[in-house]
Amino acid sequence: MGESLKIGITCYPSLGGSGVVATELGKLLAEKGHQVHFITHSIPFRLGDFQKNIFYHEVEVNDYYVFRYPPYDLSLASKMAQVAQMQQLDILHVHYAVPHAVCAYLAKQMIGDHPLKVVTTLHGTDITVLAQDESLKDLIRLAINKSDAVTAVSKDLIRETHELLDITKDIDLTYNFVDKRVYYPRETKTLRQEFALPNEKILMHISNFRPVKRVGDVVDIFAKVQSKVPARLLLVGEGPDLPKIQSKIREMGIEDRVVFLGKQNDVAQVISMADLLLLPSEKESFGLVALEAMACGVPTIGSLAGGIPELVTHGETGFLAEIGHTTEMADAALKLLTDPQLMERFKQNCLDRAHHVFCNDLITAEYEKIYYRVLGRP
Ligand code: GMT
Repeated sequence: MGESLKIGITCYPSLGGSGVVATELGKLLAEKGHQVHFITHSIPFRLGDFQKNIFYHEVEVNDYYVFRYPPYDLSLASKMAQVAQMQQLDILHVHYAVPHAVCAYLAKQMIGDHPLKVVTTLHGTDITVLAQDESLKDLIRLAINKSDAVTAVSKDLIRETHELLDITKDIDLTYNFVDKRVYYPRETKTLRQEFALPNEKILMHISNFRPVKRVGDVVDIFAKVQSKVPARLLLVGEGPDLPKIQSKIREMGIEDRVVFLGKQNDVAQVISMADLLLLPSEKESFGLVALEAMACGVPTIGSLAGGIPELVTHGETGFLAEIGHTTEMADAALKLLTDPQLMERFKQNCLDRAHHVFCNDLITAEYEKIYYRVLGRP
């Protein structure tokens, strides 16, 4: 390993995949001897127990009566500058262009001569949604162009960023990863009995129930599957589409087949219960949950959206179909569920691919390489 660095990390501490990736990366960097400073509005939910080399700096927002909206972004930029100077940070690694990379740029201006380098990781929504908004496009372009390095979580997201923002800057590919000490097939015999009979298959969907996840398609796929094979659907997570999905399930008369588990922290344990994961998203820059499933030996049935095909190898670790093609997805699910040998082969492929291609050691080393490169310390 090269010399140890002082790294600031800013992410959305309570939001899905990007927060998980940022937090897990920070923990792994700290384990490798780097000093990691989280600069966020609350403690990242995956931070866990006290760990040497990890520090947390809370961003407090000034709520003066003259402000109609409390200026979180300005408080964050000030805090970044303060921590960078006080701790002599080498790197500020921000997850999401808006507002985090913009704040990092501002912080860099504030601290003048201090040689801070900014690395920005794009996770998807900042590009696939925000960059479509003309009023934000120039701001996102500025944030990207002013970063010392930019990474994105799939080739598809890199392509889309270049296309939508018309920028020429090189973007490094840094896939999502899983910690193989946490994500492996867990023993679930007893737990499974709580949700399904021994002859029943378990299909699972985990998300934040945003429209982009197409949870309605999950229900349609499941309905077709369970008409041929005894099965249960376990839905994990909460979000805006949840009430609509509950009604749909009631209207289809399959409520006795579906269990809502709400938000769950121990994803590896929960996911290990499943025979298949369903991920039929409209957009998905990578699909961390499919990787978490893969690492637990669970194949994915999903859509050919965004970066999903870079993660799930069609015909080896799952099956993919065009967005909205639920019949094709249900047929693919049935093919796997009714062929134990094929399922076993897919499970093995999943474990191999997750633990060799997307493992924590590899991806952490890629991020470190980028840090040393921007610091001119190869
Ligand atoms: O999927 C979400 O709605 C959450 C979102 C986020 O911002 O945390 O996830 C995005 O980043 C993850 C980590 O890089 C990716 O694995 C997800 O695919 C990506 N979500 C979308 O592109 C919709």
